[in-house]
Amino acid sequence: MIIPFHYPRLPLGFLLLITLFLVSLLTLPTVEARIRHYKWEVKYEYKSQDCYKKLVITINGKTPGPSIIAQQGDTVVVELKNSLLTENVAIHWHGIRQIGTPWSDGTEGVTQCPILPGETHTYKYVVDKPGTYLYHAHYGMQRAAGLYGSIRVSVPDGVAVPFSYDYDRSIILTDLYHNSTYEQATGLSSKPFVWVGEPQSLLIQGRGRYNCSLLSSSSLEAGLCNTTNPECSPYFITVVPGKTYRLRISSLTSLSALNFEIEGHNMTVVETDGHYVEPFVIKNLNIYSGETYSVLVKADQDSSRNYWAAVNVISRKPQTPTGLAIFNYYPNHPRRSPTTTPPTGSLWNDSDYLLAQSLAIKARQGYIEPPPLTSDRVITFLNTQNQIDGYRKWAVNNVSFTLPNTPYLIALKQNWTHVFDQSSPPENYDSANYDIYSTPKNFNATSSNAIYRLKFNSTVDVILQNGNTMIDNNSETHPWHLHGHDFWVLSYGKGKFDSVNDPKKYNLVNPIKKNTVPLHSYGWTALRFRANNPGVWAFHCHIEPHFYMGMGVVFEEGVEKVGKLPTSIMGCGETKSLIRP
Ligand SMILES: *[C@@H]1O[C@H](CO)[C@@H](O)[C@H](O)[C@H]1NC(C)=O
Ligand SMILES: *[C@@H]1O[C@H](CO)[C@@H](O)[C@H](O)[C@H]1NC(C)=O
Ligand SMILES: *[C@@H]1O[C@H](CO)[C@@H](O)[C@H](O)[C@H]1NC(C)=O
Ligand SMILES: *[C@@H]1O[C@H](CO)[C@@H](O)[C@H](O)[C@H]1NC(C)=O
Ligand SMILES: *[C@@H]1O[C@H](CO)[C@@H](O)[C@H](O)[C@H]1NC(C)=O
Ligand SMILES: *[C@@H]1O[C@H](CO)[C@@H](O)[C@H](O)[C@H]1NC(C)=O
Ligand SMILES: *[C@@H]1O[C@H](CO)[C@@H](O)[C@H](O)[C@H]1NC(C)=O
Ligand SMILES: *[C@@H]1O[C@H](CO)[C@@H](O)[C@H](O)[C@H]1NC(C)=O
Ligand SMILES: *[C@@H]1O[C@H](CO)[C@@H](O)[C@H](O)[C@H]1NC(C)=O
Ligand SMILES: *[C@@H]1O[C@H](CO)[C@@H](O)[C@H](O)[C@H]1NC(C)=O
Ligand SMILES: [Cu+2]
Repeated sequence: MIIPFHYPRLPLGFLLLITLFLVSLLTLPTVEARIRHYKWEVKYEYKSQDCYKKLVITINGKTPGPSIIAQQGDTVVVELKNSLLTENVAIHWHGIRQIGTPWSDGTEGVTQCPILPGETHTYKYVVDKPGTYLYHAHYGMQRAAGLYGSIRVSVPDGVAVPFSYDYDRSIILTDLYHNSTYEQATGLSSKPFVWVGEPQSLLIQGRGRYNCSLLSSSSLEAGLCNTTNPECSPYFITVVPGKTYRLRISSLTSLSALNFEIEGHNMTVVETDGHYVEPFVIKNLNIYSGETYSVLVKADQDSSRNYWAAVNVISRKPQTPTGLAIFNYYPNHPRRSPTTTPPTGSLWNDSDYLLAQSLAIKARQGYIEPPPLTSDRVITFLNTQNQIDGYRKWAVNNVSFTLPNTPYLIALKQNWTHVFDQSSPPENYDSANYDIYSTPKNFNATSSNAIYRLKFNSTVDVILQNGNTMIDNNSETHPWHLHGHDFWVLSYGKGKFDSVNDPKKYNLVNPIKKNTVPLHSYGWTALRFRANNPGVWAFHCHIEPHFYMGMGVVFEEGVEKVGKLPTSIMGCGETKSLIRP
C-alpha cells in the first residue's frame, strides 16, 4: 500500500480520509450486491431422458435448465425468450418471496399475462435469503414438459453456515410421462375423465431408464427407445473418500411423492426450503413435490465399490420402477454399476413413518424465528375430489379454483371488479357433519375465481384438512406450496382437526419455516404466516394435475402498497387496454 506522505501538497485531512478509505477496503467485507444476468431461450427439443425419445421443453438446450447461482442480496435478471412457436410460457421462482417485486413471481393469471411465442420477457428480483430454491414453468401443465431448474443462494461473504462440508451439489428429482402435457391436460378436462396414471420413469437430475422391452417392436425399430443412448446413462455423484457432501435434494415431480436413499450411507438433514434444520440423521428422505432439502453425506464407506442412489414412489401404490443414480467413489469408473440390489426405500404406505419424519423437522437452535403466539384469522381448507357438470375436479371447501383471463395483480391495482368473482370464498366446511373417512354422498362442487383478501400484516392460520377421495378407503397426499411467503409449520396430525385441543399441541417454540408442506393422507397440517408481503399470492397443491383440476386458492394482501406495475406483465384479457389505449 502506498503511504500518502509522498504527496505533501494535499491537505492533511484529505490524506487521512484516503488512508481511512483504503484501510476500510482492506478490512471490511464487501457488501456490494451483484447482478446475475441470464439469457435464456425456451424451446421444444427431442430428448431421451429415460431412453424413450420425446419432446421436452429446454432452456438453452437443457433440461433441467441452467442453475442460478447467486449470493444473498444479489439481483437476478433473467431475459427469457419464448421460442416455443405455438405455446405461451411463464416461469415461477419457487421459494423466492419477491418482496417489492410481486409482478416477478411468474404465476400466469395471478401476477402476469403469459409470455407469447416470439416475445422476450425480463424477470428481475432480489434473492434476499440464502438457501435452496427452484424455478419452473407456471402455465398450464408446462412444468411436466421439462421446464425447471435449481436456484442456489449462498450466504454473504464473512457469514458462516452452521455446518461444514467440502462440496455442494444440487439434484432435482422428477417423474416423467411419455404422453405430452397436452394429452394429459386433454384427458383431465374430458368427459369421460382420463387420468394421467402413474409416471413411466423417475428421473434423478434429468436421467432415468425405461424398460424399452415394454414397448411394441415397431417403436423399437423406429429407434424411439434405445437403452444405449448416452442421454439416459445414469447420473453419477462422484465423491472423494473421507469428504462430506452437501446434497441439495429437491423434488419437482408432477405427481409422485418420493423417498430418496443412498445405499449404505446415512444422511443428516440440515436445511429445508431455505431454513436451517436442527440436524437429524436419516437412512432415507421423504420428499414431496415443491420441497427442497440439504442433506450432508460423508463418503466414509468401502471406497473400492460404488453405491446406488435410489428414488422410490411413496404414498401411492408404486407402479413406476425405482429411479437410479450412481454414488461413485473416486477413482472408480463413474459408470461402474453396483452389483447390489438397489434400495427400495421405505414402505410406500407406512403412514406413521411419513408423519414422523415430517414432525422431526424443527428450526435449528440459534436460527429460530419465533412465530406470533396467536393468530388473527383461521382459514380451514377441506381438500376434496369432486365433479362439476360431470367433469372431474379437485376443490377446497367445495370450490374448485379457476384462473381469470385478467391477472389478479393487475385487476386489483386497476380496481376492476368485473374481471373476477368479488365474493368471499368459504373459510371453513361443515366440519361437525362431515365424515372425512367416507366417500362423499354428493360429489358436486362449484367453480370460482374468487380470492381471499387478507388484512395487511395480520397473522393467518391455515388448517389443511384431508379426507376421502371419490374412491372408497382412499385419501391422497397433497403438497401445498405458498407463493410470496415462508410459513411456520405448527403441526401435523391424523384424522379430523380438533379446533379446541389440537392448537394446544402447536409447536410455538421451534417450528420450521417452509414454503411447501405435505398434507398427509387422512390427516391435517396447520400453518401460520404473516400477511406482510404486498401482492397477490397463489397457494396450491404442487401436484401438476391437481392444480390444473382446481386445487388451489389465491391470497391478496396490501395490494395498495404495491408499486407501479411494469407493462411487460400486461397484454392479456382486459389489460390490453392499458398498453394499447
Ligand atoms: C396417452 O394419451 C393417449 C391419447 O393420445 C391415451 O389414449 C392414453 O391413454 C395415454 N396414455 C397414458 C399412459 O396416459
Ligand atoms: C423389461 O420388460 C420385459 C418385458 O415385459 C421383461 O421381460 C423384463 O424382465 C423387463 N426388464 C427389467 C430389467 O425389468
Ligand atoms: C441404439 O443406439 C445405438 C447407439 O447408441 C445404435 O448403435 C443402435 O443401432 C440403436 N438401436 C436402434 C434399434 O436404433
Ligand atoms: C446409520 O444410522 C444408524 C442409526 O443411527 C446406525 O445404526 C447405522 O450404523 C448408521 N449407518 C452408517 C452407515 O453410518
Ligand atoms: C401396504 O401395502 C402393501 C402392499 O403394497 C400391503 O400388503 C400392506 O398391507 C399395506 N399396509 C398397510 C398398513 O396398509
Ligand atoms: C350433480 O350435478 C349433476 C349435474 O351436473 C346432477 O345431474 C346431479 O343430480 C347432481 N348430483 C347430486 C347428488 O346433486
Ligand atoms: C384504485 O382505488 C384506490 C383506492 O380508492 C385509489 O387510490 C387508486 O388510485 C385507484 N386506482 C386506479 C387505477 O383507479
Ligand atoms: C358441496 O356441495 C354439495 C352441493 O351443494 C353438497 O351436497 C356437499 O355436501 C358439499 N360438500 C362439502 C364438502 O361441503
Ligand atoms: C407488523 O406487525 C408486527 C407485529 O405486530 C409489528 O411489529 C410491525 O411493526 C408491523 N409492521 C407493519 C408494516 O405494520
Ligand atoms: C374400507 O375400510 C373399512 C374399515 O377398514 C372396511 O370395513 C371396508 O370394507 C373397506 N371398504 C372397502 C370398499 O374396501
Ligand atoms: Cu393434490
